Amino acid sequence: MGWESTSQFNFGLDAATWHNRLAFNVNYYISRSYNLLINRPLSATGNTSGATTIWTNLHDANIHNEGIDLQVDVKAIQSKDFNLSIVGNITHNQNRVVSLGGASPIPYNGGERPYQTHQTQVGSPVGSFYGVKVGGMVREKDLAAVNSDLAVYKANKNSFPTGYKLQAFPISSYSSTPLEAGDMYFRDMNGDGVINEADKRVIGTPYPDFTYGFSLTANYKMVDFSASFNGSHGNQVLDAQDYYIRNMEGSGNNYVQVDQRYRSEARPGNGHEYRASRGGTQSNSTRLSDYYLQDGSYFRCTNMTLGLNLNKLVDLKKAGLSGLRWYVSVDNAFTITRYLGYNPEAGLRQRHQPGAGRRLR
Ligand SMILES: [Ca+2]
Repeated sequence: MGWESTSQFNFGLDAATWHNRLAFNVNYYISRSYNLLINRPLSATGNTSGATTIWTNLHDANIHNEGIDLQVDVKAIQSKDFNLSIVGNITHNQNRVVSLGGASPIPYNGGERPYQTHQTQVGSPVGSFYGVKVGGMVREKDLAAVNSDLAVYKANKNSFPTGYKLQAFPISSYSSTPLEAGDMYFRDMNGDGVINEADKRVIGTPYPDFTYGFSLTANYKMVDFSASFNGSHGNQVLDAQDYYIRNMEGSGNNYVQVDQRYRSEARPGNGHEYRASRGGTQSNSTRLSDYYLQDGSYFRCTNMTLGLNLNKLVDLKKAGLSGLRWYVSVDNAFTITRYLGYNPEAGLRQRHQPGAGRRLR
């Protein structure tokens, strides 16, 4: 095993104006990492439990990183009684595998069932979400065509004759039972009428378009206030808890969203939540598809503090104090996000299988 190496080019600019009350800093960088140190799965499914992975260097592999950071510092108001300043930054980064040095794409399992969830492959970011795409939901009116396709498929030894035109949806090799109304079906990417490993693609990215943070501090006479915020935009999160709490298997509590599931043609739900079906048989619901990827964008208030400076109300010397301040502070005051899991920041810093939310144990 050897060292991974990185070469980097930076271009930075610092500027200030308005008597230093407005300052900003821009940093643009391009980097290339070589001789990548990776934790490579030994099994085909990339199950990372137990001794199934090995740390190794990928010789002649390289990864391109490019990004820009912008920081702004504004002292918006400066007066005897009232001061207000704002510090903010925004960061954009993109990474792309340029070469794996001739090695095959590297699969990983960042979920909780033994199926692949991520893949590192040339042309995509490291640890991209990898799986099948949902085409839609099967409805009762489709069943005659589904069964007619199935009869042809079985008669032809589990494949379709060349040139056969599907009446309904591709047949999933992942499921041991035929499609029923309320099941989701997958998109056939190579057009052979069957869903298998060949239909998997990069289906999403755990990396945001940009992340940002800002904080403001203000004081008016004795009162001071500060608040900090951060957020990310455009990334997806694999909510691995969904395997358990969005499946109606009856093994635990479920998201309130499953109330919108398909029950019958009279009660079809919202058209997105599939019927209650045990993963062991209708295992379309346990394979990684874009069904499990959620928008991981969020906006969070990390801290708010309100303080009162009591120095003028107390004889500090007499009391033996250097200062007296009363304050209340709230950490993680609120998070605005469409993500259903516990924390949209889940697993973002995992190198090989980023952006996978786990259930609490
Ligand atoms: Ca196919």
